[in-house]
Amino acid sequence: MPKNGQTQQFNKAAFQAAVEKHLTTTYASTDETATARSWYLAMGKALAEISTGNLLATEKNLAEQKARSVNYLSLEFLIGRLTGNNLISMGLYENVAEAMEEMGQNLTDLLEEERDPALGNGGLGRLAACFMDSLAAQEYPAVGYGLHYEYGLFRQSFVDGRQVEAPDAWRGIEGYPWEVLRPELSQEVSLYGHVEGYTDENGVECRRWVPAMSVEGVAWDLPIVGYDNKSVYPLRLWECRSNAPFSLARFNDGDYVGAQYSALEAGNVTKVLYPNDNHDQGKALRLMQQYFHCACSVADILRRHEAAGNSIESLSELETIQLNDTHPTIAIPELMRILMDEYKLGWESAWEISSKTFAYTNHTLLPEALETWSEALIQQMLPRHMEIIFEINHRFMKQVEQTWPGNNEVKRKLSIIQEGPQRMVRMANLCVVSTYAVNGVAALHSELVKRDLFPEFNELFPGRLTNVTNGVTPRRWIKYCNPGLSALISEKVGNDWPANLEKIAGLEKFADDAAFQKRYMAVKKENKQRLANWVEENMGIELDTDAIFDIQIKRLHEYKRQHLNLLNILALYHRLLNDPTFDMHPRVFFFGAKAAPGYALAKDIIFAINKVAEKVNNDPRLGGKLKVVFIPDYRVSLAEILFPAADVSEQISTAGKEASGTGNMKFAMNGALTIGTMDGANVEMREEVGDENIFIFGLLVDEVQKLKQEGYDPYRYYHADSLLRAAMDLLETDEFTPGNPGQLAAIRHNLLEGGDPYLVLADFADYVKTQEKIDAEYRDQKTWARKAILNTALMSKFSSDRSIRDYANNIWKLEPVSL
Ligand code: F58
Repeated sequence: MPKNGQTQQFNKAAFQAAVEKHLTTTYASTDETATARSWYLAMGKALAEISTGNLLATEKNLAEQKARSVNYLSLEFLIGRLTGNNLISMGLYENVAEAMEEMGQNLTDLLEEERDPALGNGGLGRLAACFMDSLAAQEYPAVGYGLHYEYGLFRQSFVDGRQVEAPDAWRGIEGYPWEVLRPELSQEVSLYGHVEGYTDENGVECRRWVPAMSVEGVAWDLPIVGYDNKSVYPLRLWECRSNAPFSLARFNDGDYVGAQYSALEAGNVTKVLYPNDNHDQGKALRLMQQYFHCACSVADILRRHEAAGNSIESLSELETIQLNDTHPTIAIPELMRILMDEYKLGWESAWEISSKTFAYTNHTLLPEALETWSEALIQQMLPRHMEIIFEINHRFMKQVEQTWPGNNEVKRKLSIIQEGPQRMVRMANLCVVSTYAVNGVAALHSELVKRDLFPEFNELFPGRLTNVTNGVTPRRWIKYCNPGLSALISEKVGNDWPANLEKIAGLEKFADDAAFQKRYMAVKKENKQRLANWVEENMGIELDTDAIFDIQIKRLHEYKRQHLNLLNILALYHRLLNDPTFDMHPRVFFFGAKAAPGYALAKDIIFAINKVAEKVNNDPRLGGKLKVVFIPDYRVSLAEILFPAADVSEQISTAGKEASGTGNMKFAMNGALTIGTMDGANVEMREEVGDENIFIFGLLVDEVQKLKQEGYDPYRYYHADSLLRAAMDLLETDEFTPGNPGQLAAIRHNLLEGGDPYLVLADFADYVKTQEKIDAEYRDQKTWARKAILNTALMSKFSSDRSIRDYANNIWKLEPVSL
């Protein structure tokens, strides 16, 4: 149990009284009428009383100390359930379990009542959540700024194998017990209108925005509780409300309420999270979300700065703003606008402050995910910002001209404005020009950012482009989700590893210890049983925990290649039925993935996997050797059951496409062996665990690029490999869709006629071979146990505490401040 955390403040009787009070006064329940849900809510409220007190104390302390802080701006924070995690951070898990037991309630059951706040899509949003946890654990002063979506990522179900989406009202009708409304922090956000010039009282020519409408931003704080310390940092989520009545004077002054936004209801702005992963849609409402988020957040940062008695000139000394991808980029012209139009600073002074305040993280090289916004749209919604972006670009183009005189091609390439029939603003270019640091999220990815995405920027701004390898929080992703393993680790290396993951290396010396191997594998078996129970209860599929549990859980995307995994399953199916000499260790292939609702091929892949699952799970000819389980509605709380239960972790993206991956790290920490390409953080994981303890296959980045340049022909592989052909051709039959041949043919078509953009066929043979190697090695349980233990032992680099220290030391220049 944490020593110096928030434990000492715990008074059991007072806590129980608080729970009772909330049960009766907040949720109008009596002991007789209370449901598990009302008990969970009342308990959550009682706990939030403690965390809110510490949140206010932390805020006050940081203001008094004039501490330098980071402001993490992200459109997504995929935090997952807070109650269990916060109990661990507060050091109150056992105390509260006991207190609730005395009230006749089982804590584990109550924790199941919480619905996941799914305020993010996938990796990027989950990273933001891990980072907040690590900032608080290490007491680096921080505020997370996000949006208070009414609906989080859609809920997924399957109807006849096809994905069906439903809205995710994550707060329920009662509201979320951990959130606290901060009405005093409300902000007014302007939109539309025009820009006018005027002469101020000193005779200086100025510009100002005359907006046509405004909305109100209301702040909700969620507590990010520091593990084993007293600090609590806010995750501040803005909700948009309409602030009626609109200024009538403006309405009378011409047609300000254009057809484009007259129908707009302010309540729409934060209604729903856009469900795209690695794909940019360019919708006006999305731009409005982004600006609303930035306007509220920048105003709040300036409010805090001033309230602590600091001058605007010292902004970049006390505050840094990290942009989580380009989604909050509009914060840059917003700060410039405020500095110039409201604080009356000149361009140079404003630029000096702004460009030393912002830093930017790039999470993708995929061209379709690089954000651009139509100039016309920005011009209409944010006319003053567009003017400022033009000015930034104008000055930048002069700099380019100095470095590459007369070179129009390089100007066209680097310009923030992309020319064409519809001029577009390239948000990534705006970020690189306007920030003091740009980082990729894994060593390989950051090299590719420099080499392929921004080579000229790297020349122009030496040292600006850097790397910070991602990480994940060991509190949620080992201690909380894998109590069996955690107890074993603590026994061997002491119990301070969750805050000091380097300590976990102490396990290395037990990798060959037969007794330890046995206990380690027994924990794995229990975790597999926990997952098998979930599957049996929720899906009615019975599983054998002696089988290899092989898991691929991540968003559904062609570049992540769930269909490569499927092709191997089809190959196994084919061999089990047609090759009498073929044998395999029983294996269960698990999938968990949501497809963006508009992404047809991704949805087809889900359908295909579900149809194959239906068949193989019920085919007696397979002798139970092959099972396929597609877990519906994959989310953080299910991830907490899946990661600890894995034997094999699937990280099989086309080399160069997955910026980092973070699930890969969670699996390895929990003792799964990776089958993966030389992509993202897999490369660094291999460096840490050694080549013998990871299964690497497939083309390297440069081989992928070369093959594409030479003209890749998927048919070449199809014709040359009879197993591949057998697997592919199964997709055209009615083997898995009886009576309806061709229902799965879209995938085959995409791979052959569609040119196989992610080189699935090129990597197939090596993937199959590597899976065979895994099959053989799993049969030697001692060797397998050794490798699994070494994976746990050698993962300390991938704690998000280390990532945050890298940011703090190399980019933000932050010092911890304890409460
Ligand atoms: C992910 N990006 C990367 N984007 O794909 C993954 O490799 C990396 O580990 C992770 O970021 C953290 O660095 C990602 O999840 C999104 O979901 C965006 C959401 C908004 C629209 C564009 C994609």
